[in-house]
This record gives sequence, C-alpha cells and structure tokens, in this order.
Amino acid sequence: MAGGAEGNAQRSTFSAERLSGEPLAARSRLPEDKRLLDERFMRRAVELARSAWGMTHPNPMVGAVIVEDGEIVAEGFHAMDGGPHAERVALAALGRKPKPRATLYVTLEPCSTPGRTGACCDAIKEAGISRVVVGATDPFEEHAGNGFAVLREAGVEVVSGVLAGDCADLNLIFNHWITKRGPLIAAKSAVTLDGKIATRTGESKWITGELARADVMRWRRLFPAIAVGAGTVMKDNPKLTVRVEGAEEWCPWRFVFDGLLRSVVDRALPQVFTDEFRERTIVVTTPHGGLGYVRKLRDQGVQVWTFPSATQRVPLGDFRKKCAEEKITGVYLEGGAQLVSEFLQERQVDYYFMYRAPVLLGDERAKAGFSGLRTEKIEQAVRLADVRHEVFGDDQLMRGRVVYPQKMQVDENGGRGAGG
Ligand code: AOF
Ligand code: ZN
Repeated sequence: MAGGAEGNAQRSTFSAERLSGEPLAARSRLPEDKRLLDERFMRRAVELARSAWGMTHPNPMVGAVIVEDGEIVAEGFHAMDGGPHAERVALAALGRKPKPRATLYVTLEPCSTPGRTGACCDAIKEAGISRVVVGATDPFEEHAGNGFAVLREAGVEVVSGVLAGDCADLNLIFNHWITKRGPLIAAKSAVTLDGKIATRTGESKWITGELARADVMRWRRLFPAIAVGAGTVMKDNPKLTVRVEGAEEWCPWRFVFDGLLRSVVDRALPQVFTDEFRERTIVVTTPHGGLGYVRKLRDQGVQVWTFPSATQRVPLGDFRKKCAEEKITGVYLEGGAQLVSEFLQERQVDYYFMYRAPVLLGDERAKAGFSGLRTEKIEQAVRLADVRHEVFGDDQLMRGRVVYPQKMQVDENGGRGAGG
C-alpha cells in the first residue's frame, strides 16, 4: 500500500479500519514523509496521554499536541475524570489563537457532544484549527465517528487512524467499559519456557526478572482493582499495593476471593485485612463463609461482598455485574492458578498478560497456570487477539484480548472451590 495513514495502521496490531470506524477508501492519502511526521507528533501525544496513567477512570487517557510550522507549540492531556479534555488543555496552554495552518494531534477522536466539559469539536472550530490528526475512534456511541463528520463539515481537514493501534491500546479498559458496559477483567501470569508458574513444591518467586516485575507494577497502577484468591493471601501474605521509587505507595481496590472465608483465621490476619489500606480491601464470598467471620472483617473496616451460591464458588458473572454497578472499570487478576482457572472456565477473563522467562523446569509435576478445561482439539482452544509483544530484559510479555471457542468443555475435576 502506498503511504497514507492506512499504511501505518496496516502494520500495527489493530486494524485501523475497525478502530477508525471509516472505510479505508474514505481516509486521506498522504505522502510518506507527511505520514512519518504525523506519526512522530502522535507518538508524543501518546506519551502525554500516559502521564495520567491510572488516573482518569472511568474516562479514557487522551493526549494532544498543537504543531505550527513543524514545531510543537503546545501540549495537553486529560488528567482526571471530570477534568478538561486534552484538546482544551492544549489550546489553553497555547494561550493565543493558533496560526491558520496549525495542526492538532489527538490520540482519541474529539468529542462532538457537550459532556461535563463542552464538546472539543466546538473548541477546535472556535480556535480555527484547520487540520486535525486523530489516533483512535471514540467507541462511545454518541461520539463514534461523529467527531470526524462534524469537523469535516466545518471544513477542517481530518486524518484518522494514525498510530491507531497504540492509541486504542492506551484505553484497553475504557474501550471495554464503554462497549461491553462492564469491567475489563484481565489475568496475569509469569511462566517458564515450559509454561509453568511454580515448581512441584510450589516455589514461584523470581521466575521473571526485575524489569518484568516492574512492568507488573505499572499495570497494577493502571487497573482500578486487583484480585487474588484466598490461597494466595494465606501463602504469600501479599500487600497488593503499587510501590515505585519516587512515588507515593498506591493502593487499588483489593479483591480477595474467599468462598469459605478460610483466610479469616484466628491467628494473625493477613496484612490486606489489617494494614493502613484495609478499607480498600473487599472480600468476595458466599453465604457459606460464616457470619462471624464476616463480622470480624467488617469490624476491621474491610468490605465484604456476599453472593448467593449453591457451592463455595463465587458466581463470577454476578461479581462482574456488581463491579459494573460500583463503577469499577477494570480488575487485574494476579492469581493463584485456581482462581484464574475458575475465571477462565466461566469465560470471565477478557484479557491476558503472560510474562515468559528463559527458565526451564522440565518437570511434569511443576504447576501450570491454568487447568480444568478439556481441550481435545485445537479449535476448542482459547486464543488471544489484538496481540502485543514486549520485551523486558530477558523476559517477554505477550498480551491480548481473550477469544473463547464456541464450545469450551470444562473437565469434571475443574470445578474445585474458589481460592487458589
Ligand atoms: C476528548 N478528549 O480528553 C477525553 C474525551 O464527561 P466528560 O465531559 O469528561 O466526557 C467524557 C467522554 O468524552 C468520554 O466518555 C469519552 O467519550 C470522551 N473523552 N474526549 O475529546 C478527551 N477524555
Ligand atoms: Zn472532548
């Protein structure tokens, strides 16, 4: 394909046609050097958007730059939900009227309806911007594709789909929240070359290296909630906060799945129930947990969500609904294997992060990350789509959207209780 914004999008992981919401033929064709320049400025806009990593929920992360005569003259990003949009921040930072040939780069299609802050399309028109370059389409129904139409009607030149894959990837959580009206539930595992998460004795620390672990911290900071099973809480007594040098310790919502409340022991309680962030801990359980334990947790200031269930397993679809009601837009499942397997068996994992380290156990009794499915044919396999690969030192991250097969069979012994 000869040049054009679509050339770039074809090479990226996502299809620009799908993301930009426009047929390929309708998008403008640009000479190669102009396209490269557009990508350069868009890359800066993506970087700016990321400055608000984890701080905009339920809104998206958005970055914008204004370019005059090939130079960036103003920058902006959407810093928090309810705050001004990136385009308006950039226009305000400029502090004067843009030059007639100015270009605005923005990672997300400018909004065309007044939300809490006024439509960005209006601000763009009022400022007299003549060219707008956009990354991804806004999936929000009222906005999707409309921003392009409104601006073009006003005579603005619009180029869409520039770094579309990277721009959509910025908003994995927002995109899912808007289109599926519920949280993005993502699972993470760190595996060996042979796909194992622990040795036969259960040792799992230090499979991946420092850089991969730092990346996990970064994703922990993005997701509004983390989830673990009772087994993990009892075995590792994790803190589940985000600790990054130079930044204050951050605590997301911490879900502990414990159908029987076996982590509420009489001895010293796990630290997620007692530390300074204990009010950010939510125990997810069933009526089989016992009211005395529920009371004990509540006395600590810990929240408890109890879901009716015939077994000790928490009904995960109901958990998802409750998250939606509580406006929790994303949940990062950190394990253990039993809990993530239950989510998988119930088709409740939407996204998967797999860090693979160059370590080989070669032991058939080493522990696998997932179990409980009966996969006889490859067509029954769970697959990832919109896959992205990243490298962290010697380790690799493969991540993507989970696509379930039409027929997925859960093995009889896959139905053990919540915990892990
Ligand atoms: C943009 N630029 O920086 C953002 C956009 O309630 P509001 O006013 O914050 O509007 C939220 C909606 O606006 C959100 O659902 C999404 O469609 C869009 N977000 N749009 O042009 C931005 N944050
Ligand atoms: Zn806007």
